[in-house]
Order: sequence, then structure tokens, then C-alpha cells
Amino acid sequence: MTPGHMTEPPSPHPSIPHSPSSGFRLDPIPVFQRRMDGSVDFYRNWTDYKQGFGQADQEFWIGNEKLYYLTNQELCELRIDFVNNLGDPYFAKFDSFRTSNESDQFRLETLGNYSGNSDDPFENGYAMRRHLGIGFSTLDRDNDNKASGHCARDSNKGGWWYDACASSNLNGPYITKMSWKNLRGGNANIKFTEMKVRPI
Ligand SMILES: [Ca+2]
Repeated sequence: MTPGHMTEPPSPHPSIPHSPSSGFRLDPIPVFQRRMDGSVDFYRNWTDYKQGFGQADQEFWIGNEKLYYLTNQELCELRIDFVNNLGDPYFAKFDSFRTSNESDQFRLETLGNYSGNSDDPFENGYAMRRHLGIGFSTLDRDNDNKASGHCARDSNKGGWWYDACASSNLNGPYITKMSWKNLRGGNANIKFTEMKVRPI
């Protein structure tokens, strides 16, 4: 697979106030997910999550094919910034991050050690780590670990690396199901997220 076979990624706006993305060498595409106002529906099928959707300077998912490409060129870290419904900012960083290709269900393949202010340090980013090693699921594709259910369709209403089902759900319905387990100050009702990847 080469970049030439992929659709062009969205080019996130460089001046989003919340974004501490200056210094990312991967410009102009450090951000691969953003939620900010609920204007884009994230309850989407496999093809949409594969190819990406939304508006580059607003809400979007960059696409699992592009995410696979981005995270397999160089060793990358993952940074997630989020703001809860009270307006409190948090971040979670993982010192390595990689996803796999479509034939491997865009699995969350690598997730390194956690740092940040979102979680208690001893949990080592469990809200994300729980999903390590699991394939991606969407409303029309069940790759989760729930034998008798379909998390993406039945309960969590988004696209994610669902286990049985989720300790984080940042692609769920805006605010109401956007969650990060044990987030300091409350684990639900997140109103802003950016997920970013950069080479390290
Ligand atoms: Ca299932």
C-alpha cells in the first residue's frame, strides 16, 4: 500500500485554540480526530471510518486507512486532548502508537506507556489500554469481544476498538456517550477532543 492509493487526508486548521500541535513534525496532518460541537455524525459504517469523514477544520475522523499509513511510517506517539463538560482540559499521551491495516481489521496494535493529567498514573491509561489488540468495529462491522452483542451498534453508537464494550468512546454520540473511564472530574460528558499522532 502506498500513499498514492489513498484519498487525501483532511488538513486540520492550524490555529485551533485548544491545539498544542505546534512543533509536530508530521504537519500538516497531526490531528486525526476532532469533536467540538456535534455538527458531524460519528455513527458511521465501516467504509466511512475507513475513508474518513467530516470537515478538516471542524469535526472529522481522518480515516483508518490513513491512520494505518501514518502510524506505520515511523514510530509514533499518541496524544489525546479533551475537555469535559465543565470546561476542564485534560490530556493523555502514549509513547508509542500503531494501528494495523484493513485485512487485520485496523486493529489497535501498539500502545505505549501513559503520561498526562487525565488518569491516575497507576492506571497507565487504562481507558485506552483496555482496547489494545482489538480490531475496529462500526455499526455494520462487529470485531468486538462481546460474544453476544455488537457494541458499536447496540450500545456505544460509534466506531472504536471495542472490547466488551468500552472504557473510552471518543467517537460516540456527541457529549452524551463520549467517555473516558475515571477521567478526573468525571468520566462522561466530554465536549471536546483531539486525537493526534506524531513521529518520535
Ligand atoms: Ca460481538
